[in-house]
Amino acid sequence: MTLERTFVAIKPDGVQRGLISEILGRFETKGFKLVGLKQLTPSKELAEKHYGVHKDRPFFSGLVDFITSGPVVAMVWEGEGVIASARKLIGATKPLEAEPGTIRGDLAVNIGRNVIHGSDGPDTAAFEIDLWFQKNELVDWTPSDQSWRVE
Ligand code: DAT
Ligand code: MG
Repeated sequence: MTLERTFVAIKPDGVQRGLISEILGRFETKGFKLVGLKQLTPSKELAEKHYGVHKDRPFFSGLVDFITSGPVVAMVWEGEGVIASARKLIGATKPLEAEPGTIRGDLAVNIGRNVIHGSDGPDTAAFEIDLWFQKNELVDWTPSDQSWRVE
C-alpha cells in the first residue's frame, strides 16, 4: 500500500456559503486521514504561485482576485490513492458537467465559483502542500480504527 498526500482547499465561496463541514465531511467519511487543516485568506503572492500554471489564461486575474477575496480552508488529506480519489470526489471543473454525488455536482453551478480545489497529480500535490503548509503544521497520527481501514 502506497500512502499519498494531496492538497485540498475550500474556496471563499464554499466558506461564505457555510459549506465547510459538508465538504470536509466528504473526505472524512470516505475514510481519508486529515493531516493538515487551517483557515487563511491567501495573499496575492500565494494565489499567483498556486495558480501559476494558469498565468496566461484570460481568467487568471479574476481567479486570483476571487481566491484572495476571503477565507479559504486549506487541508492536506492522506491515504491510499487519495490524489486521484479526491479529484473524483470533487468532480469536473465545470460544475454543470460534474456528476451528481460529486462535491461540485451537488453544490455548485458556476465554473468561477466551483467551491473547492484539489491537486491534479503527484507533482502538483507535493508542490501545493509545500506552498501552503509549513512542515510542522502537518500532523502524523494513527487513527485508533486504523486496523479497520487497511487490508
Ligand atoms: P480544477 O480546479 O478542476 O483543477 P483548472 O486547474 O483547469 O481546474 O482551473 C483552475 C480553476 O480556474 C478552476 O477551478 C476554476 C477556474 N477556471 C478554469 N477554467 C476557467 C474558465 N474557462 N473560466 C473561468 N474560470 C475558470
Ligand atoms: Mg487544477
